[in-house]
Amino acid sequence: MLLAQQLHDLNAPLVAGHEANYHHLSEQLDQRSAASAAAVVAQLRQFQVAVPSWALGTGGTRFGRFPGGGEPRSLEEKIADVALLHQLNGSSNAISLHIPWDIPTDVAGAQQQLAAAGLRIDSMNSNTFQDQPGQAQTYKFGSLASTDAAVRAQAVQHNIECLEYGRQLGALVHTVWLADGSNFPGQQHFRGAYQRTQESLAAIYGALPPDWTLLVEYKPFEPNFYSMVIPDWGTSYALCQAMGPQAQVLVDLGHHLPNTNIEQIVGRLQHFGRLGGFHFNGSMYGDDDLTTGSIKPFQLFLIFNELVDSAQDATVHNPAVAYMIDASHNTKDPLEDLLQSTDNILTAYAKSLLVDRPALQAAQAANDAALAEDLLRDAFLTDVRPLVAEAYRQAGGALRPVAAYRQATHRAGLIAQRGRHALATGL
Ligand code: PSV
Ligand code: MN
Ligand code: MN
Repeated sequence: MLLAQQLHDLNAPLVAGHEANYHHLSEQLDQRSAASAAAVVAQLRQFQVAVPSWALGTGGTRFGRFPGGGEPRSLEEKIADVALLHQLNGSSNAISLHIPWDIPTDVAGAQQQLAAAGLRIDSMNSNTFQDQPGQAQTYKFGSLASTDAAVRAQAVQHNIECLEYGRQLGALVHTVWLADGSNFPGQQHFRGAYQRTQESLAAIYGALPPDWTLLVEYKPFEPNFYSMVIPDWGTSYALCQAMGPQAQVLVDLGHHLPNTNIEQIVGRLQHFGRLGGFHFNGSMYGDDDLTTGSIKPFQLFLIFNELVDSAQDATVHNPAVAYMIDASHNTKDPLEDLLQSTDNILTAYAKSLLVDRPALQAAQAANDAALAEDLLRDAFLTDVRPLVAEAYRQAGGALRPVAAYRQATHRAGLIAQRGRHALATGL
């Protein structure tokens, strides 16, 4: 953590410039009808996006791993890293855990550390895509969809254990992402694999506490490249329908084939009231797990445009969406990457709040494509950085989180404390 005085000193040289920019933008926005600067900042301050424990270290490729030093080696150190992020941006108030990488050894200590930093546990995540030392059955040919009943039972039991760890730490969400599938034509019986997955999920759902949500994440490729058992939102949706109202679909931005219209999927799932989770990342090709918004900021804006449209529509009854960043790679300092992702997410959200929605709806009703597109562009092309900075400032954070993190030489401190070769447990 940084000292409050340190943060104050880091902000001090930027305050006058920020206030001038904020004032200028406020005046501009007051001349439009959509939303005032203060109203957007208030919405930004509400928005929280969880950090997964596995994004705090380098990784992201199945080839080399090139750690930059000072990675968190324990759950305690992972919580400390997220506490720093939240201190800098006021928008990272939750951490997602992966079992067995994050099995809590000191539950009371973890609870205390979380409370002191204003953090909570977001989602528990099971791992049935790797074999662990000493495990009785192998997941080489799948887990919840396996043809072997003993493998399925082991995978179901593992998920139930995740619920128990999560219960101890106050989590209310469990996420299932399956690597199950096949690499070769004919290898797997499609209907049989689906049926077995549905039965396994029903067993996990049966153990779900009544106030929890079970999220089902889909992915069309990798590690299986001919077929994945849960490749698309339709399959996730059908599995959730079969389980019951506590099951929801999770959309991961990187889990789509190139050019998929993800914003339409978001709108469709919200219409069904089944969008429960969202994993942010950036991608050029597939599950690249790059910084969110680094490659396709307009797509990110269009997705937020759907989310805001649904949130402002009283006829939509979608539960609160669990937002998480799911990105991790070798090139950047992971904490800088997470700060940048959060910044890009808040930027896209702020822009979507500026859309003149009544005018857009009127243009849509009149089939005026040019005007509708212009209304979106007006919002997208507005420089909202002063609004995002103001949200950070009101939360007691840094006007420019990445710059503050660098100037505080925080990574050097972590390397001194944890070691140059400290490696986070994870992918
Ligand atoms: C694998 O593709 C993956 O990246 C999924 O997106 C999960 O959410 C994540 O790993 C953690 O299990
Ligand atoms: Mn994901
Ligand atoms: Mn992924």
